[in-house]
Amino acid sequence: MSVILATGPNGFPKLMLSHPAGSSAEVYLHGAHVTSWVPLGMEESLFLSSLARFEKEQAIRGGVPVIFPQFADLGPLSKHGFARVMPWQWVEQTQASETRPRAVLQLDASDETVAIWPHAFRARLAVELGENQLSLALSIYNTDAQPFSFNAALHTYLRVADVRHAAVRGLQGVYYRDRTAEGEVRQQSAPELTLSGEVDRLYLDAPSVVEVADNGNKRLFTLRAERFSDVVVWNPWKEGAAAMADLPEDAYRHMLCVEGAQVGEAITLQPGESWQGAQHLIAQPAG
Ligand code: TA6
Repeated sequence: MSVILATGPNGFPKLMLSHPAGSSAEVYLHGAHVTSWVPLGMEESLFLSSLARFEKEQAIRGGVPVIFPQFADLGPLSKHGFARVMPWQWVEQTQASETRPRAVLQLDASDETVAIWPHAFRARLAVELGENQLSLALSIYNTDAQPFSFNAALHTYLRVADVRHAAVRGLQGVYYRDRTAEGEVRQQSAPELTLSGEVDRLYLDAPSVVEVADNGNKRLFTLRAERFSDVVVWNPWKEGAAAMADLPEDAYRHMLCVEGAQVGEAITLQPGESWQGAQHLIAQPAG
């Protein structure tokens, strides 16, 4: 079987996806949180903190937290909304093709979510594994009798050999809100973004394809988004990491968050409507 239910720390259930060619991925039902992706012939490609907490109501530090229905602190809910700290259900296991394992996780509105956010909804995350590709598709359905609005992101912590030698490409000329400068809007002039300190940027109306060169590991990640209009790039650097109890101080060097996001403009769904945003991660060796 290409998708197996197993348990991780604290008995947290997780799904282990394995592709016949040798790639693999793991996703926890807690938060529908992908924590591991090993493309064919490569090392682990997602960063997961060695101090990550596997506890109820806590977000796992690393992997791909599902951000819904609020991004960051841009609203009345707790940071990044509640989807990443809720128990999701495994509802479907299918082969996307002859070889590609695929699992679908689902979160429905409950008394607990309605107490936080007063809307009936269904969220689904489809996780599909290829030889060198991991595709995540987040679907939101309005099952309410009233419209609602939301933001969403797939907050991807890529694992890099050394963030100081990594580069993000594809964002030249794009305007971004600099969240390290009270959201001031700036335009990126450089063809590639290299990091030498804290970066927390929300690129608005960004191109759908962005590349991350993990030069220390001689590999290139391509992120292709569908219907996510924005791109977030984040690394807390040394001081920011020191303030996080679940991140070892020097671990910031091995992570680079780059993600498809829908933040600049909220999505509004009428009763019965749905939205789907997808992010495809592709890993390739680079000379
Ligand atoms: O832009 C990404 C961001 O909102 C950062 O500001 C940073 O705080 C990060 O997400 C992680 O948030 P978390 O709540 O997981 O610590």
